[in-house]
Amino acid sequence: MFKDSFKYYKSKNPPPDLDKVLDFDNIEKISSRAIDAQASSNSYGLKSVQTWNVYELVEHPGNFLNYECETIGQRYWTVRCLQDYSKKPNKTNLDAFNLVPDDKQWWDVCQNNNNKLLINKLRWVTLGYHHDWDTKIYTEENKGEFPKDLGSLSKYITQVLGFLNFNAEAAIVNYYHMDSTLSGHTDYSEQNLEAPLVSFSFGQTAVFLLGGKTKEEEPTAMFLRSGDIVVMSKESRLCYHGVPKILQIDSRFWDCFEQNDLVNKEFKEIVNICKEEALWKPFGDYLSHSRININVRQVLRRGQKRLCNESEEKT
Ligand SMILES: O=C(O)CCC(=O)C(=O)O
Repeated sequence: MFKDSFKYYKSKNPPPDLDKVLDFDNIEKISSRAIDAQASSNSYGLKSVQTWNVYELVEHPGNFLNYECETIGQRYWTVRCLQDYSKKPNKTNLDAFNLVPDDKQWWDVCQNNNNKLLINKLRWVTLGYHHDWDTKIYTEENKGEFPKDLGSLSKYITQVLGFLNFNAEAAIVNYYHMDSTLSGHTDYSEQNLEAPLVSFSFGQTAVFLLGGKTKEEEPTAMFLRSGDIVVMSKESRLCYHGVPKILQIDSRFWDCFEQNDLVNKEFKEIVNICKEEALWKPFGDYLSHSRININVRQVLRRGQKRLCNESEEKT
């Protein structure tokens, strides 16, 4: 079932009919949940909590937050993902190839040479406990520092939704281009499978499939747009999901400045890039043909200080 839907939405010829894709802009189909929180304002470009639109799907409990990242926030996280998170010691798919000289940074090299080929080659970055794509096992030895700002953002969102003890300890940043897909999978490597998974979308729109615990269940297809946030918790934490299609959008959500500001003393330079159109331009150009997804997880169980390796576990 999951595979059939995936194939259907991935198809270029004939293109899929998108009428059945759940659209959080059309809330007649689903009900929204009021947020009962006196959360303080935060500095990472989110709308104020009182105006959040939070949806839950009956068949896939979890939370879907519609456009909660303001323009300035979308810009901030895009700059962080492209310019900063792509740097060493974070791990990227480019590490296996000798495409970027050791003393240079991927984003700078792309900008200096207007290198379109290299810019599309970055597909993922891992932060904190690095996801091991082969073994799917996190270890203490394969771990970097988790970015403080992304940790605070994720903690803030989960707290508002009632998950009081969430700690951001690992993240995968996925970089999609117009022909990219991410096949159906579940995320089960974390020792803590009760903690939610927080996923942020920026740039072009994705058709996202959320299915059940087996591939036999039919998934729900939904649009994820720039600024949307998905919190996979409870039943949906271990459900199959994937991205069969990226859609080219007409409006650039990250260009519609509302009255919003972002005060972040620690990352003043990033905020400055977001506000200065000339500095922001290369990042906006990237988003016009790409989608960025940040996928944040907690790895450790509550009270657990570190991961044990197998020999430690036996003693
Ligand atoms: O791109 C997305 O929205 C989902 C990414 C994802 O499922 C993952 O990184 O495990």
